[in-house]
Amino acid sequence: MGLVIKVDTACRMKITSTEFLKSSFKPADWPGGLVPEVAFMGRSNVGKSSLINSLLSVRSLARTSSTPGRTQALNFFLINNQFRFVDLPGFGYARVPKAIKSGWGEMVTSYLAKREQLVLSIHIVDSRHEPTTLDLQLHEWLEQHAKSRLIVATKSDKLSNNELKTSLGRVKRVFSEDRVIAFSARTGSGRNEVWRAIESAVASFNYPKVA
Ligand SMILES: Nc1nc2c(ncn2[C@@H]2O[C@H](COP(=O)(O)OP(=O)(O)O)[C@@H](O)[C@H]2O)c(=O)[nH]1
Ligand SMILES: [Mg+2]
Repeated sequence: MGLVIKVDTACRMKITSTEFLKSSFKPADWPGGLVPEVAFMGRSNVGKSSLINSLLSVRSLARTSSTPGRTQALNFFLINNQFRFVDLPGFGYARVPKAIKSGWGEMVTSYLAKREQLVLSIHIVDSRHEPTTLDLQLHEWLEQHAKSRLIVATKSDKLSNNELKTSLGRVKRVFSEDRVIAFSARTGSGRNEVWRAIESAVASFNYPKVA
C-alpha cells in the first residue's frame, strides 16, 4: 500500500480526518491492521494532550483520553486514514496509587517493546524543568531498545529566548541527544518541526508485501 502524505509548501501537515478509535487496556485490545503509529509519552500534566490537539488543530480531541477511566489506557487515534497517534498514560503523577504507577511501566513497556508498527516515540518534557528520574529512565529504555524517538520540550512560551536556549541545552545534555524541539501549544511554535519529524517517521514505515 502506497502512502501519500499531503503537505503544503510550509510543510504543514494537512489534516483531512481525525478519528478517536479506542481506549485499550491490554494488548488484545490494540487495534489491528499494520498502520504506522506515533506514540506520545511524558509525565502527567506535561502538556501531552495540548501537543496532540495542537498538532491536529482541534481544541479537545485528546481530551477524550483524560475522561475518567481512560487516563490509564492507551488511546488510539486515526489520522487521515493513514497513520495513528497513540496517547500513552502520563506517568509519575503523585496522586496515582503505586500499583497503577508500576502498571504504567508494564503496559506501556509491552506496547513500546512489541508494537511492530511503532515508528516514532515522542517524549514530551516541560521546557521549564529539569527532566525527572522517570524521564531519564524512559529515555534510557527507548535508547537501549533502539526506538526512534523525538524529544519535545513544551510550554516554551513560558520562557524568555535566553532561558529557553539554556533549558534546551540542559535537556540535550541530560539526555545526550543532539536534537530537542521546543514547542508551545499556546503560540504553535515548533509545530511544523514536530510534524516534519512525524511525517518522515511515518514515511519510513515499510508495509509488509502483500502476496
Ligand atoms: N503556557 C502553556 N501552557 C500549556 C502548554 N501546554 C499545556 N499547557 C497547560 O498545561 C496544563 C496541562 O496540559 P495537558 O495538555 O492537559 O497535559 P497532559 O496531562 O500532559 O495531557 C494545562 O493547563 C495546559 O493548558 C503550552 O505549550 N504553553
Ligand atoms: Mg492529557
